[in-house]
Order: sequence, then structure tokens, then C-alpha cells
Amino acid sequence: MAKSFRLTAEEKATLDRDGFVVRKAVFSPEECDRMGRDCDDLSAQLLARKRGSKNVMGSYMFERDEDILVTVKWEPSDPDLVQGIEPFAHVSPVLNDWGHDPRLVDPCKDLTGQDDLVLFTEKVNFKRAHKGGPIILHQDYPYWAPFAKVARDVVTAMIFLDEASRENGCLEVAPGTHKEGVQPTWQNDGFRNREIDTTKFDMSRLVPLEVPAGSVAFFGSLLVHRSLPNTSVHDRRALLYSYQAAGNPHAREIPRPFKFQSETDTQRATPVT
Ligand SMILES: O=C(O)CCC(=O)C(=O)O
Repeated sequence: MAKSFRLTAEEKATLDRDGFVVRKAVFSPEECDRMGRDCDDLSAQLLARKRGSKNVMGSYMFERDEDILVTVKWEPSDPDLVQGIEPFAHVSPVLNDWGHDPRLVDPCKDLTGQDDLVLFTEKVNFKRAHKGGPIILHQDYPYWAPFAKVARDVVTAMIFLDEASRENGCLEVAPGTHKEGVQPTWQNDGFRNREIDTTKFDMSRLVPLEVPAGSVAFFGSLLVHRSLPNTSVHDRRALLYSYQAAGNPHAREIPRPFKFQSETDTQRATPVT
């Protein structure tokens, strides 16, 4: 019989209280190396394609490839450096396979209360040494709600491919925010209206998740989180797989109610963490 990786009773209690669960060193160093290489291969393949326009929206810079339904995010402070790629399971069979690993899927069954899960979206964040910028304080829900009916129930498994520390911009989470609904966002008619208004959020609630490579954080779409820039000499890469109940379309298949196009100065954010 296949080994089960479902949450223990203690982990379920933690999840209920805090809104996230961390399992340390779930993947071995060799597996992390392989995943890292798979991410670098994907990045190289995408960069070999014809370049499109880079659009600053909210705190990020997006380049959308409509032919293959993939978005490359560039570091706004260094627009020649890839910040992240989303989604990718349909263009990378190896990274699609990792997303079906029971070490990720089994715990997510407990987070969703569903036994049959499919991918909703996938993302890799590279957060390169010295240059990787912040991921602004947010909940995932406001990014997905405009186009996905299931946004509230989507859960994410985030794999840290490198040891994550404060110095290299580890994930920071605000325990208990999963029970508080949608947090106030910036009043803005652009993408920044998805980012949390930091003047209305108690930033002292954020807890850094410093974890060894191969660890996985599991959380739902309302958990408040962010990460700061990487000031270290090492990359802090992470793979995020988001799951939903079977029978729902993948995010890439759902038309977006917005266009990827640069915003005006007032719609853009000055990066605020
Ligand atoms: O990679 C990180 O530090 C944050 C990931 C995240 O929340 C995101 O990409 O939306």
C-alpha cells in the first residue's frame, strides 16, 4: 500500500489555529537539486522564446506569453532578471510530476477536505542572491477571486528548494489571519488593489519561517504572507503548487477580466513591504 502523508491530529490543530503547517526537510537535498535544475531548464526554455512586453502592474513586472499561457515575472529593480514563472505544469512534464507527489498532495487533501485534487496553478520564485526582491504583503485570494469561483478554497504547498532565512528573504506569515476574511487592500484601480494596505495591518503579527531546504509550508488562500528581499549570497528558490477540488478548470484555462498591460504611475506601487 502506498505510504500516506496525511496530516496528523496535531498538525490539523496547528492548521486550525494558525492557518498554516510546516513540515521540515520533506524533500532530500538531491531532490531539491533536481527540482532546482528543472526550474532553471524551464527558465532557459522560456527565455529562448521571442520576448514580449514587460508590464509593471502593482509591485510586479509581468511578461505574458499568450501563445503558451505562461507569465514570466521580472525583478522590477533589475528587469533582466527573472523573478518567477507561472503557471508551468503544462509546459514542463517534470515539474508537473513534482506537483503530483503525495508528500504535497496528501496534506492538501486535509487542508481542502477533498480527497480528489487537481492543480489550480503553479509558480516558481527564484529570489536570486543579492537581487531577488520582495513579495509584497498579500493574501492569495484577491489575486484569484476575480476569475476563479473556487478561489477561497484553493490551498498551496510551498517547497523551499534552498534553506530559507531572514537574510535570504524567507516566507513570513501572520498566524490566525485565515480566520479574518479579506484584509483591506490599497484603494487603487490597478493591480495594487490586490496588495494589503500596510497602514491597516499590524505588521508585528508577521512570523518568519526559517526552514531547511526541502521543507514545505501548507496554507490556504486567506493567510497573510510576504517575503523580503534576498540580501544574502545564496539564492532562495521556492516552488509553489496550488490545488483545488477535481472537476474545476486549471487557472490558465479561465479567461481573465484584465489585460496584462502597464499601469499608470498612480496605479503602480512604489514597492512597499
Ligand atoms: O516566494 C515567496 O517568498 C512568496 C511566495 C508568494 O507568496 C507568491 O509568490 O505569491
